[in-house]
Amino acid sequence: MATALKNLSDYSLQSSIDVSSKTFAIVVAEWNAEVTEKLYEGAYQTLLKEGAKPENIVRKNVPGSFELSLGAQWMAARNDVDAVICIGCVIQGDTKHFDFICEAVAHGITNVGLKYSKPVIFGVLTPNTLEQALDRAGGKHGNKGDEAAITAIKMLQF
Ligand code: RBF
Repeated sequence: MATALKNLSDYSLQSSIDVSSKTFAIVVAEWNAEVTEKLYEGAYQTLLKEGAKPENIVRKNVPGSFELSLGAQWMAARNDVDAVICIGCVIQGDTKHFDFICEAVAHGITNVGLKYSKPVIFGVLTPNTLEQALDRAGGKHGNKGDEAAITAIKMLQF
């Protein structure tokens, strides 16, 4: 799925809500940290740029992307969290782990959003290579962390 024409890193968001009153949780997978730290930084800085207060952004780490669903559930269950952003990077390998992890986390995150009726954003890269991941984590294809933050705000406007 090409995203070259769908790059929210160059967005113009005229928010209809008061972002400063909203609370965000960012759940970050530690696996492929060289990528996920860049995605986190993109998401965090974008939230600040759009008016979120630093004290209203909580970060939680989980070991790998497979654990994002439960981390997201713990955050979504909190009454003081309005939206959850999940950050991960699953790189295609020689084993079937890629398919299992990607499918599990996609379903898991979807279910958490539906269960709590809150935005739970899928900021998970699923590239073939580390280079492709870095291209999307502040490289030539923008930063998908920025896009995850914008998506969270857009969903809060719904
Ligand atoms: N977690 C990721 O976030 N990205 C990966 O690319 C990734 N690759 C994995 C490959 C293998 C073979 C295994 C066993 C785990 C991998 N994990 C990865 C970790 C996974 O998300 C989870 O933390 C562990 O499976 C423990 O539940």
